[in-house]
Amino acid sequence: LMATSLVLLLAGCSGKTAGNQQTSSTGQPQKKIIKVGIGLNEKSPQYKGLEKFKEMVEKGSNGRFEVQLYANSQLGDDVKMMEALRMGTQEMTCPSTAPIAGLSKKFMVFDLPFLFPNEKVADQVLDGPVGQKILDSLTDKGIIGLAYWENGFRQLTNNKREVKTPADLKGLKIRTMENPVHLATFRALGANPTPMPFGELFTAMQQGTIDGQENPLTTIYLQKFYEVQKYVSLTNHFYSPFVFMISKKFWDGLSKEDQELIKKAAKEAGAFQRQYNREQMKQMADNLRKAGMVVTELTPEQMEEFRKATEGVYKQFENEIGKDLIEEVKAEIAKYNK
Ligand code: TK8
Repeated sequence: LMATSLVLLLAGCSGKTAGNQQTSSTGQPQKKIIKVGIGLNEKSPQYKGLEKFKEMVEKGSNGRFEVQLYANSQLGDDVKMMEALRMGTQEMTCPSTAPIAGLSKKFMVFDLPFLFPNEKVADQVLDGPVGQKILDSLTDKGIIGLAYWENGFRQLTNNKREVKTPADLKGLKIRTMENPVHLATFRALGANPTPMPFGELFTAMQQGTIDGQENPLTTIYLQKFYEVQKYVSLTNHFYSPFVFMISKKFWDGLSKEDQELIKKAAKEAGAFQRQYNREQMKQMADNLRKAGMVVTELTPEQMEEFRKATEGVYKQFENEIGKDLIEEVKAEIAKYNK
């Protein structure tokens, strides 16, 4: 008897959790919940973009969808959240391309050092056919890549000394994202890179288990990294796109109209987010100086030293990324870089 009721109980439970859309006791269809998780905090331009997305989807669906936003790695780090999307236990997230490399190596092309000359060219390449092709490589991993947003050009911070050349980086323990291209780049620069999820980064800097890290200025300021880091060098060594993505399990259960609504909102909120990010970025070097950091601009010669030191990384990843894909992206960049 006990066994039977347990079976019934379990059957009852799974029946409830299997479908995202449920019917309430009044017969009205209940809202479909979209949980979106990110690592950054609520002040980040990324979160502002998500608020825009939430508004567009909730209004556009007349309230049939409820978009719930979770900042500060509340739902886990980027790798864990992507896993949850694949399982269908979380609907959306928006990681940098770097941690996506574990699912699709094609994304590593965007992690190559000193690839994009500026944001405008990045937009054109990412929003063009090669960007789409790379997004599509996620589909058979159980994820739909909807749109590229912007994390931005990454800058180097540390707590030991001012960095003007790769020689200054020698032996510094630098946290990177979990990505082989990023690790290789920092090894080529003479640093001692350690991959780590974003959620553990602040404490690691505070406790001195690492000397430095690299992220766009908005993150360095808005996550208060200036409290635990003294020096920032404007190296622009990687441009990090964000990829706004949705669980394929969830996506496949939506009507064509709802898919269109979500896709459109993801792109439009992305356009807003890029714009807002760039606006914010303008004040950030000043903000960081006021917060007590030493902000170091590099001369063209010093920049060239960084570029030269990391040149070999392209060759090193030719096979893994695909020589053709690297050439294709480079050709696209050349086309728009006029
Ligand atoms: C937050 C990350 C972060 C990224 C990193 O989830 O890990 O350093 O730059 O913004 O996506």
